[in-house]
Amino acid sequence: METTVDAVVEAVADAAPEIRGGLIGRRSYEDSSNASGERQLAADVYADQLLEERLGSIDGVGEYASEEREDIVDVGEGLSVAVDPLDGSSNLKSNNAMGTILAVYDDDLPAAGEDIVAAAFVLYGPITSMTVARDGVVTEYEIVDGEMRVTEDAVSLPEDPLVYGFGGRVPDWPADFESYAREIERELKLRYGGAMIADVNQALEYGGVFAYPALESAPNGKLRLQFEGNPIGYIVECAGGASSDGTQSMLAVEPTDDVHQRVPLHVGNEALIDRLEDALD
Ligand code: FDP
Repeated sequence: METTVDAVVEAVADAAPEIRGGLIGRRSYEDSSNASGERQLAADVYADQLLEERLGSIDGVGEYASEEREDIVDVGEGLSVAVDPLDGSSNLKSNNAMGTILAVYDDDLPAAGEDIVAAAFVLYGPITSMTVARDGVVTEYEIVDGEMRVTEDAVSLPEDPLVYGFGGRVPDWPADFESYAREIERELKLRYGGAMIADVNQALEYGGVFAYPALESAPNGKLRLQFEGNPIGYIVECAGGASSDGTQSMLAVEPTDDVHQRVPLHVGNEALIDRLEDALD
């Protein structure tokens, strides 16, 4: 299993410069929509095809699922990989940060966060970095020509939180979340850029809280459990923080049979997530 996980993580690192390079000239929308009904950019489709090809051909990988395709692809026997090939791709138009998210599950999809054996994200910022969580440890790398160079070998959330970022329109927030947000905005600085990966990385780096909460118009929020909620919950918990769907850890959320299931997501320093759960009671 360890060898397969190594191969999957390395394949994503190796693909990252190509995904980044492939953004050029792929900023326009295709005629297609993804499984969640969102319009797809040419870059979303390109990154998904590249990752399916690379991850699907690794020995020991049994299933490939992506936010950009309707169905789970059966690619052999073994671990399941779930990816969000380009998280925050609506930032491509305005040339802001985006990411790639990876979850490796030791179970068939849709799986629970508790079945994750490794999770990672690539952040296409001024530098291409990759943050990998395995065996309770989070390591940050810079990706140079597809090679992973360690930049921090035990990432952990700073004890004193500094930043927050909350998704969704304020009038669409339920009243209990809004009261929580009003308290937090008096204590922390706003850092929100519209790509979950980049916004979560602010909380990992500076301490704080990121949420894409349940909305009045979308009680399950916007983000997807298999591709976003579970891996991000796993990474933040491995970094000493906490995750919640509003009442329990992301990793305890029971998956439905819909691989594109949505879930409210809240991650950050434990004390801030405890307060959130109290506020949403
Ligand atoms: P995007 O639609 O641009 O891919 O789940 C995807 C995501 O971005 C997250 O990265 C981001 O946090 C959220 O959606 C932003 O959504 P809205 O701006 O539509 O609220």
